Amino acid sequence: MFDYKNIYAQDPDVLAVIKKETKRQSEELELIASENYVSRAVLEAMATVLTNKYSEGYPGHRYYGGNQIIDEMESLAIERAKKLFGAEHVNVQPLSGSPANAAVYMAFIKPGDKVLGLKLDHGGHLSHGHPVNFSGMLYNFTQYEVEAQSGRINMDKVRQIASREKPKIIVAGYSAYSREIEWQKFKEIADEVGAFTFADIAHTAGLIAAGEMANPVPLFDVVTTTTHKTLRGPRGAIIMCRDKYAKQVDRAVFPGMQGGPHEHIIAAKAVAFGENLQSEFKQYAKQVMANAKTMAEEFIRLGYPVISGGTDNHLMVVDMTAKGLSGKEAESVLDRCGISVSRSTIPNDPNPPMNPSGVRFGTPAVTTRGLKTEEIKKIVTWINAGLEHKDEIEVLEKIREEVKEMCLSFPVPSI
Ligand code: DSN
Repeated sequence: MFDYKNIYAQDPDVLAVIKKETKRQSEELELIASENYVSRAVLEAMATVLTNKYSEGYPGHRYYGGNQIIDEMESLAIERAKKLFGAEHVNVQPLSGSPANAAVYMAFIKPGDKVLGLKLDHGGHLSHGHPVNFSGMLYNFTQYEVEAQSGRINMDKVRQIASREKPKIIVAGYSAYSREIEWQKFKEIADEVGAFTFADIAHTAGLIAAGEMANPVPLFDVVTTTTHKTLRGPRGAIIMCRDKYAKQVDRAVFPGMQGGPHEHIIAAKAVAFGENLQSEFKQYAKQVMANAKTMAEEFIRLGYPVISGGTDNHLMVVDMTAKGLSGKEAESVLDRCGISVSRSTIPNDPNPPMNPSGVRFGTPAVTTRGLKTEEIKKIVTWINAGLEHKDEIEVLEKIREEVKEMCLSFPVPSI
């Protein structure tokens, strides 16, 4: 199926680019916290004839004929996601994280209504109220922050802001926050002010599904997650909610936000959820977190400030200015070493998002390759050496060769 002989015969230009990216992924280290490598089975599910079908609507209620088999597929994905997270209702159609979040706002509130979310440069997501995003444009967001000293969310401050602002939704769950989230306290505060609780667990969903981090699904009104980060599925998202909100959530996704769902991707989501339910996945999630702890400890040992002083999950944000570098410079030096990372703002960053002070590191992808403590320590040594010798081409080239050697010893399972 994946000998690519048809693309080769028909469109060698496209195949050439696919092959170059395949080689890059196989020979370089991926430390971008939101990325991962899907299994061969997930890849195969995406490359199926399910892409040919229009299926607007939901199982049993479609606006096109010929959907009996598609219904079976979508129902399978829904049932597996329910089991994985203990959810009452799941919508598996969202195309990605931002559209899923847009559907949640549409389902629960009206434009102009008040919402409370974490600020982007403190670890929140664009769709949690940033002014350049639809969320900040359409809704009246107030933003909470992490504390300057601890780098952690202070729930007393969240309570104060919520009591003052009386938002209709409180958003928790983040893109660059390395600590456990106090879901129960968020729920208490929301109950006090009469707000809906909305968790965006895109980053930590795999760790939650594996039982390694606390699960907001039984507690919160509505929860979204992408399926391609720690869940290790195809690019896409799902929304989980209480049964009593099922209709309004489903209506917001279709016809509110989207047209025809991508059923080949929904098939791949079902395959990934099947994998997430296996005991091997629990071991994987444990190792992701152990690797992240090791990585944070190594950075700290080498004098790199890690925001909040460590990590409880799969990621960490490191302040590069302590080493005289910006996040963008560090990202580009590490690119030359064959190590992909993403620049990141730090709390109260004096620098702009295009050239912020930090770098976010994550361990989901390297853990999928099978890397453990010893290799993680080696990687941090390479990162430090690359950054300390950023202008010495031969040093960066040597690191790149060593990175490649490690990568070839730990192949990406699906390549
Ligand atoms: N872009 C994702 C991330 O890198 O965290 C969030 O949408």
